[in-house]
Amino acid sequence: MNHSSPDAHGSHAAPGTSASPDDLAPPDDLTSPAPAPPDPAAAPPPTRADLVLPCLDEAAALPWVLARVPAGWRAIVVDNGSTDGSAEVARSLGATVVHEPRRGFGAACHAGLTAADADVVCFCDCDGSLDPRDLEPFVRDVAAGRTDLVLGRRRPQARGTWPAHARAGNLALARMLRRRTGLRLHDLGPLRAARRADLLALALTDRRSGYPLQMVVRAADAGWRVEERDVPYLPRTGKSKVTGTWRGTWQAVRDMRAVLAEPPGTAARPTREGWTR
Ligand SMILES: Nc1nc2c(ncn2[C@@H]2O[C@H](COP(=O)(O)OP(=O)(O)OP(=O)(O)O)[C@@H](O)[C@H]2O)c(=O)[nH]1
Ligand SMILES: [Mg+2]
Repeated sequence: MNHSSPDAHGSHAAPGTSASPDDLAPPDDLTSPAPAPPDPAAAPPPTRADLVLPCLDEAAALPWVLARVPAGWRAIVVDNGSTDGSAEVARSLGATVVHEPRRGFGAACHAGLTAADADVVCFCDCDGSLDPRDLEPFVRDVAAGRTDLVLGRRRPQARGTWPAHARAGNLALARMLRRRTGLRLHDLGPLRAARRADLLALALTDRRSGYPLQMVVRAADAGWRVEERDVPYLPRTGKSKVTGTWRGTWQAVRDMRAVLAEPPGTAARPTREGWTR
C-alpha cells in the first residue's frame, strides 16, 4: 500500500519519548531542591555515524526521513538517477548528496559506503518505511564493540505495508540463509549498522538486490556477531519499485540466488587481530 500523507507516520513516536504514569505523577517532596540541570560536558558524546540513504525518486519521502536523522550524524543521500528532484530536495535539507549513475540498490548503497568516513555506517531506505532514529541503539552497540552487524527486523505497523508474497519470499530467504550460514535471522531488512572498515573489507560485489544478502552471508563467513532487533515498518511514501512489482521481485530472487550460490571464503575476513583471507 502506498500513501503520500505525512500523517501516516505521525503516530510513530521516538522510542522512550512516551510519558509513563510515573513521569506524570507529582514528586513526593515538593520542598526538595530541583535536580541540577545535566552538565553537557559530563554527558557522553553522541556516537557519530554516517547514514547511507539509497534514493531513486523519493522526493516525497525525503523531508520525513531527513527530519529523523539523529543529531550529529551525516546523511548521505545517494541519488541513483532520480528524475523527481530528489537530489535538490536532499541538498536543500542539509544532506550530503552523492550521485551514482549505475542503477541498482547495491550500487547506491556501495557508493554511500565508499563516500562515508565515520567509524560506524548505517543504511536506511529512503522511502519513509523505516525511521532512522531506530538506528541509534544499533550504532551505540556497534561503536562499543558489543556486536559487529545489527539488522532491523521489520514489524509492519499497518495492513498492506508488506505484501504477502514479499513476506513469504523474505522468510524463505531467511531459511536459506540459516542453512547456508547458521545465522538465525527472520528478516534481511535494509535498516542496519556496522563498522565502515569491516564493511569495506567484505569486498561486496553485488550491485543490485543481492547486496544486503551478500553483506550478511560474507559477515557470517567472516565470523561476525550478527544480530537483529525489531523495528517498526511503515507504509512507504510514493510508488513501490521492488516488492510491489513482479519484475522487481523476480530480479531480487535471481540476485539473491546468485549470492547464496557463492562459495564461502570469497571475502577478506576482518577479525579482532586484523584481516585474513
Ligand atoms: N528498487 C531500487 N531502489 C533503489 C535503487 N536505487 C536506489 N534505490 C532506493 O533503495 C531503497 C529501497 O528500494 P525500495 O524501492 O523501497 O524497495 P523495497 O523496499 O524492496 O520495495 P518497495 O518499497 O515496495 O518498492 C529506496 O530508498 C529506493 O529509492 C534502484 O536502482 N532500485
Ligand atoms: Mg521500500
